[in-house]
Amino acid sequence: MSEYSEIFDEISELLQKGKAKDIVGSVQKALDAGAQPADILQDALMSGMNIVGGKFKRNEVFVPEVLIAARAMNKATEALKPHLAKAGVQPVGKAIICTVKGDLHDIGKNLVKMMIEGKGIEVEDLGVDCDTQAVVDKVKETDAKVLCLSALLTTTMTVQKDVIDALKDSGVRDKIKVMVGGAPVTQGFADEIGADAYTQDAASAADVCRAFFD
Ligand code: B1M
Repeated sequence: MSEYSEIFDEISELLQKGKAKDIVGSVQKALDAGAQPADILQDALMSGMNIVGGKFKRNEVFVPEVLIAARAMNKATEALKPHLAKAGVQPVGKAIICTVKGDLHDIGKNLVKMMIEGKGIEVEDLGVDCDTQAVVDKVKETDAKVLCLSALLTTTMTVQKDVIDALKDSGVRDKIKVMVGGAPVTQGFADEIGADAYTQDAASAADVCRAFFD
């Protein structure tokens, strides 16, 4: 058992109850006590969100409860952001990130963005439910080297393929590396749709993204 398990449990409970204001104070309390930001993220926030996800699946909680938990998660990760990112790093280049069309989940995307920024890469965030043509247009008009596509639903992961196909049709596929991720996405799926990389979590997404700039 970790020496921080009590405060981590407190954070997890606050997340599950969607207490956005209180959670920021508890995250700060954990940091002040010496807990590592990555452990707060993994063992308090993500584990709390997984409990919410399980209850959602079993119909024990519904969309409004999940939404307020998600809001608390976003507040807490914002508070953690300066501690996760390396300070004072000059940007080595630019990446684009979005959640694909039809998909409103943004917590994982925001984490991936935060971790990539922590590697000194400027990230342009196109948001959620992102129109496929708008992504292609953005690739055309910027000098971004990497495009990160997040999808959380089995019904929207296929939109990652639509984006890759649209990049090919527009003649800009070779201009950019495409990374895909999100809970239902696998390495096999990424290979099948012709993505350049797949990673399971935000930390490894940042490592792989950084390697594209070497
Ligand atoms: Co949604 N939802 N949801 N939901 N939701 C899931 C995904 C689901 C698994 C829940 C369940 O049934 N257990 C299920 C999907 C089933 C499926 O398709 N197989 C589901 C469903 C069904 C739905 C709706 C259809 C429900 C409904 O309306 N009936 C609906 C769809 C809306 C839409 O998008 N069109 C819906 C809505 C919502 C809310 C709006 C209420 C809310 C989202 C709020 C928000 O994001 N602002 C929500 C939430 C919060 C969830 C759960 C509970 C949590 C997702 C999350 O944020 N996890 C989720 C269940 C679960 O995952 N346990 C669920 C924490 C986050 C840190 O993890 O996003 O996986 P994740 O990101 C990880 C990795 O995947 C990876 O790194 C991250 C961190 O390491 N990663 C990448 C993500 N993107 C990456 C990109 C990369 C690399 C790695 O490279 C580019």
